[in-house]
Amino acid sequence: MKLFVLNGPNLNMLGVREPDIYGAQTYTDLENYVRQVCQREEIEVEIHQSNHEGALVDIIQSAYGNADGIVINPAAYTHTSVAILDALKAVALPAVEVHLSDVSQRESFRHVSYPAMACIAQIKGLGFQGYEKAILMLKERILNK
Ligand code: CA2
Repeated sequence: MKLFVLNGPNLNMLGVREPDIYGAQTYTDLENYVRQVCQREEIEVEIHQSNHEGALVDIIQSAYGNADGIVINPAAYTHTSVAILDALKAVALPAVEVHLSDVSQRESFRHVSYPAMACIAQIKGLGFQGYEKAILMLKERILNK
């Protein structure tokens, strides 16, 4: 089983600013966390981060035929990107949207998610553990399909 884990704009800045919202750990810590969960679960993983909407669309497209599922934190593109929604629909792979913070408790513009419309679940407010929950959810879905 292989998963793609995708992270959107500014997540590479984790730990640098706004630790009150996103925690003090860095993006490298997040990558290590995801790799350790996937190793434990015997899942192959490719982790990507981009600050560019089109690049994220390209990565989602490249999952087609190369991965069994997608974990995606589209970051700010969550609230704007029909292109990412369409890419997820196009590849039709099971996908779970993750947010470190609880977007439902923040500004109203963060309550909207376009990509979530093509996801089997949205996990929010659990920090790094949200990625683990998403990985386990996808594993369960892929093994039982
Ligand atoms: O809570 C999340 O995971 C978000 O996807 C994070 C996005 C935000 O736009 C979404 O509404 C919720 C922002 C990621 C930016 O990360 C930063 C890291 C360090 C300093 C500043 C921003």
